[in-house]
Amino acid sequence: MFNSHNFDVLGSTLASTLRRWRGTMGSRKTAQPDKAPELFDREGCAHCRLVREALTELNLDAMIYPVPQGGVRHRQRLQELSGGGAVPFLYDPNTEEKVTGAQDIVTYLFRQYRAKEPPAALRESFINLTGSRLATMVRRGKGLKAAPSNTPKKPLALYSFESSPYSRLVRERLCELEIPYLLINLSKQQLADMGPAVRRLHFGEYKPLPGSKRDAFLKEHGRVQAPFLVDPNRSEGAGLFESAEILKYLNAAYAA
Ligand SMILES: N[C@@H](CCC(=O)N[C@@H](CS)C(=O)NCC(=O)O)C(=O)O
Repeated sequence: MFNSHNFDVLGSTLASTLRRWRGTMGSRKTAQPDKAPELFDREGCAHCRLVREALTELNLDAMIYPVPQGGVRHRQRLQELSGGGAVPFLYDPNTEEKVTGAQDIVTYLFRQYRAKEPPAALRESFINLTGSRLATMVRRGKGLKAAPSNTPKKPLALYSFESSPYSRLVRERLCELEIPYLLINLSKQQLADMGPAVRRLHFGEYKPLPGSKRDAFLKEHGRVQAPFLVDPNRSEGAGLFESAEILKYLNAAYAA
């Protein structure tokens, strides 16, 4: 049955296509630093998208503090750290570096964690920003504006990768509800990782790269599928698969 959720997934797939599926494949080499870099982010912001694409391509996890338009929850901390209110803004507790603006953040992340320059497709060029703005347009303003919400006691964790059409729907809602979360990138690293969870473009048993985050995820959950949400504030404990279920849960638990 084609319902509004399927329609949303279709729009989200188009958004990823407009960004030519950047934020899908991730490095096999980047080592996750001791502390997760902190990103003050707005899901629907064209500039922030480039930073999240870089995080996936570096296969780096980051603590996300959503700053939607009209949002207040993380504004004070953003102001204290950056001296302003603009997103994207990155604070890296490993180096104490503070960086404002997509171009500088992406360059910092690539130099710091891969010792190289970022690819041209992640620069804040006219063409890249146009694609990213069109992606925001097809999402019809989702993940841009704050919605009334309750504050979680502890931050959540989301397993995702930037171009994942299903995961984007969850990130949009987390942003609107100003819910802080650890973004764990399950970047694709080989051909066998490609395709939807139930219809991988690969024959035979699925084997992620040994020692990778995907490998650990498969061992823990018996499958690799994004999005996967973990809420330590939830009494039931276990994490949630399925974007529609996760959205239902977030609305029931945090929308005010
Ligand atoms: N019905 C699921 C579909 C999830 C899904 O297929 N996710 C894709 C990413 S968009 C996936 O996990 N692909 C397998 C992979 O990345 O290994 C949902 O709504 O969450």
